[in-house]
Amino acid sequence: MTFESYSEPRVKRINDFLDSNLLKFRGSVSQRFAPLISAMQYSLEGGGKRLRPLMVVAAAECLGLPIDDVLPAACAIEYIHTYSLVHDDLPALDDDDTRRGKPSNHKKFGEAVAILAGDALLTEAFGLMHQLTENKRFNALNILNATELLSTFAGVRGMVGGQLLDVTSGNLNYSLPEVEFIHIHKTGAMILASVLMPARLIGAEEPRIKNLRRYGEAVGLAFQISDDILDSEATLRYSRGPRKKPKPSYTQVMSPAEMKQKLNSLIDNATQALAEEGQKAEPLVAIAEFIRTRRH
Ligand code: GRG
Repeated sequence: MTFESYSEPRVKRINDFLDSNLLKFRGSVSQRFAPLISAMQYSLEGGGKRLRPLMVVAAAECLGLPIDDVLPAACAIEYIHTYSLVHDDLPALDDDDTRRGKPSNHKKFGEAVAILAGDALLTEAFGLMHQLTENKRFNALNILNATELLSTFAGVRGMVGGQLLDVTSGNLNYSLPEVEFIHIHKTGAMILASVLMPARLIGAEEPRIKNLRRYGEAVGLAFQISDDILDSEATLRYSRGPRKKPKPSYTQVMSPAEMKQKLNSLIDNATQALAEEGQKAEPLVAIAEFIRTRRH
């Protein structure tokens, strides 16, 4: 199985779900809110790789769940990811004029609307989670537990906490443990949440999810290292524009060769974690291999 053959049809289903959901949503609210929905749509449909929803889907397949059952949760995670990018680009945070090769949300819609579009994406993510109640496969308590997983990993103990440390770290003399702590929270948490989401939805206990957890922790950190490698090679900077503010990054604590070595060892660790899951885990392994070699 290649990453491309696995991801292409599934990303299409994720995109179809996102599109039809937003269309329904637009139709259900007053026309006066249309500018807000356009700003949400601009970033939601702005060319993201859909890696996190793809991980939700792949983890569901690993647990024997049909893809369609987890799409609302997969897309809730993409909503939160999208809000984080919209807010991260704001002048008060990263102050990025472009994202994915296009004007960032606030450059296109203005700061006030971009802040609100991010707020709306975060809030409506929990509305998407509620859609899971229409599925008789999931009981209400498990859906609530999955929602708690999302709020924990997106909030103070996860992405937002990591982002706080990222923006307030103040100097560039970071230690490796500090950079790692920031990355595990800022980036790794939402990736781990994606991998654990289907397990939480079916109420799987810790022994059944320990391999998935080990995989999710390793790929979460690996993803950020691969981001830092691409950043240092200026590949990503090209589509984001020049960085205005310095950021804690592996590039400050490791040489390029050490970063690549660390990336390889994390990906090896992630794939080994799934060895006993057999064929069902092939999609997750393909995603890990994509992270090892990605160029975007
Ligand atoms: C503003 C609360 C708040 C949080 C922001 C994750 C984050 C925290 C900011 C994003 C900054 C950033 C570029 C982090 C590096 C890792 C990362 C999340 C990259 C972007 O993820 P991709 O490559 O994005 O999956 P696409 O464009 O494919 O959706």
